Amino acid sequence: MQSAAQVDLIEELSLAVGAAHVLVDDDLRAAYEVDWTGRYQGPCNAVVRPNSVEEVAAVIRICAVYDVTLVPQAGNTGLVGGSVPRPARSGARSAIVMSLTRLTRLGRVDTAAMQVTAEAGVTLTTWRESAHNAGLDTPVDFAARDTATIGGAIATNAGGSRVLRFGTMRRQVVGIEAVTAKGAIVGSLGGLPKETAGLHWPSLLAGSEGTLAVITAARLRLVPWFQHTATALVAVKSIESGIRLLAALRRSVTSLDAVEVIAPAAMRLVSDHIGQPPPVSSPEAALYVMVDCADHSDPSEQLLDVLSQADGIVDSAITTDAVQRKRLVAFRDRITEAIAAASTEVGVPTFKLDVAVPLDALGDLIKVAQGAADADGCRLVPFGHLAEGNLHLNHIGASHPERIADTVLSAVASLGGTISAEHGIGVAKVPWMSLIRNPADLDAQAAIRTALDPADMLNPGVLHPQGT
Ligand code: 2HG
Ligand code: ZN
Repeated sequence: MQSAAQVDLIEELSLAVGAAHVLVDDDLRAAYEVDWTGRYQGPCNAVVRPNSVEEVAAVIRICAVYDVTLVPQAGNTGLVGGSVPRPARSGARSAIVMSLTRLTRLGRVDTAAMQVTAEAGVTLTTWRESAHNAGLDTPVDFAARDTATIGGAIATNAGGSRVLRFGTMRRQVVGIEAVTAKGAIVGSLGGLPKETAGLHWPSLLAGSEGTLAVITAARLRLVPWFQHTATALVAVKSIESGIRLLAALRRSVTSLDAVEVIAPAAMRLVSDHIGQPPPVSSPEAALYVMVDCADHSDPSEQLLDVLSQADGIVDSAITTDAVQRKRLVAFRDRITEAIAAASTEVGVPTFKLDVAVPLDALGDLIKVAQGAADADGCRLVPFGHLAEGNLHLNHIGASHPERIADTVLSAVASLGGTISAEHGIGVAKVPWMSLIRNPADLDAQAAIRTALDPADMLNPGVLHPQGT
């Protein structure tokens, strides 16, 4: 479309952020219009790349005048279609993608407060490096760390492997700066540990997936940097033994940092992908559990104590050596990459479900998920975060994803779980929100959204059905 309004819109956006940062050519927009998995995509008029909170506010005001919608995006590592435009629909407003990747400023680490201020486009790896340079560490970590950003991690309330010790991203945000649909800059980056002065913007915006405001910067909590890590990979003969191991670790190991789970199907896939045999294996293995313990001194004794007394372990490996740890951790960190390679091979984007159930329901969930995958004829690759009962159910070559989702998500809800543990709702899970939230709850959430964004400009279709 090159209507007069479109020409004026592009001109105003160019005046706001500089013409070089308004991408209109098809080939320049392409990478911003499709998600990482290739499952979600849609067109935009332009990609706008502001360089400051003031420029973000200016872009939002322009979008409001021209009645175009705005999709905030940074690392574009999301897995639920929330950071790319919606598919074209007749009569739908056109979209602008606002890329926050130029907002990469990082403040000085305050070692006494254990805090740092980071702009939305700072990656998790850069955040971590800045913490390490000050002798501290970051409380959140996950495999997409090199590309995923602070803004996206807050917007989706991301989790990762250290949730067991430090909580999800929401808990790390001690101050926030964001721009509402009216172009108002709200929040504060003061990071005061105690303040009771009305609504708490970090709580409101963490998990809001770009629908209430565009996050531009945050004041983030840091944690001690434990330089000694012991990692164990343990094959257990039943889910129940895995859960008993988790309980024993929680009870006795004060340095417990992560307890992850890898199903045999995921272990086979990643091992083929990286071209290395599994470091532990047994025909009896029902699950693999990966445990990290991190402390100021070698924590392996505590870990070994628990492992030696646990029942149901059929094989295990433990190391504190950095090189060997890296090799072990690759069997967990590179599963997503192995899945992506397998989906390229079958030529269909993987269908991903990120769910969590109470631990005693994990066995039932795995049975239901396997049944649904078998009925579809696809390959199920489960792995995730054992401590939170959080499984990533990846379906390679799925023919009827909606049917799988209906079966699995209904089971998850009736087992007392959630349809999204850490990836968010995006557009992927919207049809199933009513499984876990009653109509009054959904109405109240929609009312908050309407109050802040009456024109439904910010990320429409995400979290709630489009046009409501
Ligand atoms: C992880 O835990 C991420 O590695 C990605 O949440 C999960 O690829 C996935 O399904
Ligand atoms: Zn995960």
